[in-house]
Amino acid sequence: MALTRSSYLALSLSTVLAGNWAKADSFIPKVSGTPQILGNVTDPTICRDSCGSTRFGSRVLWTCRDSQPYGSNGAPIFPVYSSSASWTDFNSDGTPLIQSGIQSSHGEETGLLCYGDNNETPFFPIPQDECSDNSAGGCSDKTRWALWPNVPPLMTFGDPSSGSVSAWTWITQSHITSSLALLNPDPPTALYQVNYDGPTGSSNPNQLPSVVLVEETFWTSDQIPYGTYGNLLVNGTVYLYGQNANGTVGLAQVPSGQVSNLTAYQYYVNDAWTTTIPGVNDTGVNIPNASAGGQGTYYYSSIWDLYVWIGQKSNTIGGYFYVTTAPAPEGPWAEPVNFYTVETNGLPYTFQAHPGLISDPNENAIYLSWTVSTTAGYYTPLAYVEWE
Ligand SMILES: *[C@@H]1O[C@H](CO)[C@@H](O)[C@H](O)[C@H]1NC(C)=O
Ligand SMILES: *[C@@H]1O[C@H](CO)[C@@H](O)[C@H](O)[C@H]1NC(C)=O
Ligand SMILES: *[C@@H]1O[C@H](CO)[C@@H](O)[C@H](O)[C@H]1NC(C)=O
Ligand SMILES: *[C@@H]1O[C@H](CO)[C@@H](O)[C@H](O)[C@H]1NC(C)=O
Ligand SMILES: *[C@@H]1O[C@H](CO)[C@@H](O)[C@H](O)[C@H]1NC(C)=O
Ligand SMILES: CC(=O)N[C@H]1CO[C@H](CO)[C@@H](O)[C@@H]1O
Repeated sequence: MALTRSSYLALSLSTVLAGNWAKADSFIPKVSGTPQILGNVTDPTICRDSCGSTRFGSRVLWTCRDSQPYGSNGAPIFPVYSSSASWTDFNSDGTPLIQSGIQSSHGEETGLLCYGDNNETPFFPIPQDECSDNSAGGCSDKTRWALWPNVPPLMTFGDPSSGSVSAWTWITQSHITSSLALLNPDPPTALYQVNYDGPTGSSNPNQLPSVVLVEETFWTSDQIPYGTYGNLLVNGTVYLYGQNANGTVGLAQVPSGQVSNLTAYQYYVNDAWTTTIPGVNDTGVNIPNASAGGQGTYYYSSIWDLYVWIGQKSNTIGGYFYVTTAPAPEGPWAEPVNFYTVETNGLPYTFQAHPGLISDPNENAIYLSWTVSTTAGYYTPLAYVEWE
């Protein structure tokens, strides 16, 4: 049915009048003032690609993709390990602890100081049959199993008194050639569990959570890689977004206590929840406008009472941050819009939002980061954006 412009306007108006104004599917967040660049998210000893963050009690855990030590001349050296993690701290007022004069072999920096004992081994262990003898998953035939965490761990259990935490990460088992081409465009997905006893369980603040591989093939290559494109937890339900090679974004849900139980999952297909998992290329799986196609972050905003995606547009390389919102994880999502553009002298990607860096539930703002790849290595600027 074709809608005339006036009937379309009448429909939009009735949608707006029917509910909370912020719940209209046309809600477009607008930036207030000029975003501030606060510095870099930086580990003085590790050069790291593509970091995301999760709040773990009184600290934030950052997980990153390929990581390398800095050599004495400030340039990254071997070994490459396919993932790393680290902690960052808060000020006593709940804002992230931005420090100046952070000393590293590549100079002095201002930003958020990352620390933690990685020991040059992958934070997410490489499955044994995926060239795990090499810390980067590199094989003798020059191919590579690139076990890159694209989404930070999703916490489903946290005990405020002990700081003990349990969280989950889904990682596609990307098998790539030396020119970074995927041998299987829709790789299977592994499920990892991240466990932490809390700072009280360990006298060493540098100790990182432990990680176990729960299931090497949790999703097969014939299924959407749910959880590798974004996820969130609201009211005891985990929502997992997955994107296939063709750009389709699908959605699954599971009770937060049943994450490792495959039979407890439901999938959003043809506008309804079903227990039958769809095929990776099935029609009726895509959630329209649930993102602008590139990498980003999903979260629930209590201040807007809306679900939010912030990230990059597909097939773009500029510093254009997009946002879209929806009243429910399955939509309807508004058309994504560009709300902030960052200038860089390198290639920016892995656009991330960091809801875990906000301590005050009434703070109408978000922290953002992105990765810049330069000939001297990677760095991760951090920005603070206030909304109108
Ligand atoms: C962030 O890192 C880049 C690359 O190392 C550097 O040029 C820049 O000065 C750093 N920014 C701050 C605020 O330290
Ligand atoms: C969570 O559950 C409470 C109690 O049922 C409800 O009032 C609230 O709207 C729910 N929140 C969301 C985001 O669904
Ligand atoms: C799904 O589509 C992709 C192209 O986007 C194709 O390469 C792949 O073989 C298809 N997978 C299946 C199981 O049909
Ligand atoms: C797994 O989920 C199914 C479906 O919800 C449920 O019947 C079963 O009890 C769950 N298994 C466990 C071990 O909780
Ligand atoms: C890929 O997506 C396009 C629309 O964006 C669709 O026409 C095509 O059938 C899809 N291909 C597969 C293999 O699903
Ligand atoms: C930016 C974007 O992806 N817009 C899409 C929103 O959804 C409508 C309906 O599916 C598409 O036509 C737009 O291209």
